[in-house]
Amino acid sequence: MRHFKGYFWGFSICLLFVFKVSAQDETYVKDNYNKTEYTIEMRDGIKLHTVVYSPKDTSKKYPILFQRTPYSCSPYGKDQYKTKISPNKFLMKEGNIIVYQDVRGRWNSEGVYDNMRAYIPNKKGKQVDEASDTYDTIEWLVNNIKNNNGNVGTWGISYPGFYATYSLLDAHPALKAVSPQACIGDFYFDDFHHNGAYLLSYWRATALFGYEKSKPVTKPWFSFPKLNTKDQYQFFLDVGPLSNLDEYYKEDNVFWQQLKDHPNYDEFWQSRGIIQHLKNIKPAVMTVGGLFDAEDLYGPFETYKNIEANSNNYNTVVFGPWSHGDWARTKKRQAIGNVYFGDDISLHFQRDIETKFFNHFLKGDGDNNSGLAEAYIYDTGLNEWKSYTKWPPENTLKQSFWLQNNQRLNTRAEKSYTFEEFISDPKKPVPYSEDIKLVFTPRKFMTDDQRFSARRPDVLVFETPILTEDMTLAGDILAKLIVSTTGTDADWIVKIIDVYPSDAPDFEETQEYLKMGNYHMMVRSEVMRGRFRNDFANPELFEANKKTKVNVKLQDVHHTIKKGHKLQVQIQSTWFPYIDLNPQTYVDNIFEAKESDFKKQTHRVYNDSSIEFTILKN
Ligand code: PG9
Repeated sequence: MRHFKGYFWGFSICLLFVFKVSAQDETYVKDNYNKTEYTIEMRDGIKLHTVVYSPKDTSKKYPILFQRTPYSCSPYGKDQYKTKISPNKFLMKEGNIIVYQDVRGRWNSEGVYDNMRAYIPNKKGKQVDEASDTYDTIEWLVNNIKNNNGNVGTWGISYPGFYATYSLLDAHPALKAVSPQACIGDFYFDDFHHNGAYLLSYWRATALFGYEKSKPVTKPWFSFPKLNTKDQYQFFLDVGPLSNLDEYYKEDNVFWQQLKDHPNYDEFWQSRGIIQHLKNIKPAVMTVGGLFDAEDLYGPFETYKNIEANSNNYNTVVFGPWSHGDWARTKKRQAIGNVYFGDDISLHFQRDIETKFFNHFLKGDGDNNSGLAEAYIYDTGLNEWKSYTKWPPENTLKQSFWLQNNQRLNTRAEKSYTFEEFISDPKKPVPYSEDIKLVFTPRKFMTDDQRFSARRPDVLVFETPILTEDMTLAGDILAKLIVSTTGTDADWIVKIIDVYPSDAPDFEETQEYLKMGNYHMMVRSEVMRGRFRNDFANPELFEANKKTKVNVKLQDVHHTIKKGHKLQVQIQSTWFPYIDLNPQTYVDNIFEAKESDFKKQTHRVYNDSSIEFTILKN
């Protein structure tokens, strides 16, 4: 347990740094808010721990800003105050009633936790889900909390973002504004899996949600595995088959068992995905995401797009040059790993976008004229914000680039090129990062220099000539691969890279040790576990040596490859330990693969493979 405490408080401190507070803010909450703790009874009798911070100034009425979380409402105890509350310090200092709630089955709330609890349409009687818990809580708050103005907003980042999205379903009439941020949409495409591949880099995070508790608690009841190394690549390579990890998670880690029992996109995962329910949404929504968010990209993009397609409500989206949760931080210089994007980007978002959104719908006239763009998206190549009337923008076209011999990317297919081939060896997988460190969840690699992998014989590299004019990628990317393997299963990883010119300027963050000239910046990357190429629910073998079509959908980007730069594509079949190893000989469940199943195979990528980009028209 000793080891665990370090990890848990480390994780909590990370969350605190999300809201780094200056000294004078240290007591701002305690000086200006009263804190009261309640246990609110749900329709099935279960009581949820709910903390209310109300402004001490009772001369006016305030909206309620409400967050539901699996990560605890701590600190617990009436005299223990958070040092920062609300989505940002502007909304904190303006005065709002701020409410936090431990979701059912977590921390100081009663009940049984269910990871990404499935939504139940048309609930009857005492049937409950996160939508009914949210509805029952809002009903109680607006009728029992003094000085509220009858308007409620919800917000949350990541898992709390999922609960914010959930509040839109069977929404309470007092709910007027919702901001799901880096919101999990589906654990089969966010966080723990990407397109069927299991994210081994998330393995330690399984402990967060794996252990059940028998009663409300205010101290952690779960533990993280202690690894005696910082070298995650070597640790997992030495571990070998995933079944060898069972020794760290005994039978009582429910989530680890669920991951192992459900390798395919079966009813277990499908029922828990929230995107499918985003229809006829009424409250105003502002979905927020980070263009380099390694944890939840699918969720925010799909949340905005599906509400846009199936509802007539006020629906907006903001994507900035952020990794997971950066927009809630107060760092002046916004950089991710080695790449700097600009100053005061999060401050601008918090002050001029997020605060404006909530005030318009909770304190203002609440019409659709908020003055905010429908799509406010940062161009991570030009380092500028752009406003669009929707996302992806109207004025785009699809432009394909074919993979050609001599490592060329070409806007037309040439018959001269037949295929490139490489040996994919599970014993020597391609690292996803050069860093030797133990990550809780991956982050920095999303903008890392990709020259280290380009030099491996098992990574195919294709690039354009130096661009003679800017090319703005604005939307999704679809890799249409024609491949073959000597084996019967394979993963396909596609990476989109912006190759800087030799005179690219250095950044103060890294100029001591890194020259940005010729930097190969990762812009987007994605994996497709080949067995799921036709259907995530029904895996299929590859027929050895047979040309096979594998499409890899990469999440949206908004990035100008500037004149003087080059566009590069890398293709590989291992990405370790970001994802687990594919045995490359078909087994029903890779979580049960044996050492002998893992075999090196020869893979080919054929010349009629292409990458289709969404390009902004000039
Ligand atoms: N989506 C993030 C996460 C979920 C589960 C485990 C680890 C991370 C998040 O909620 O931050």
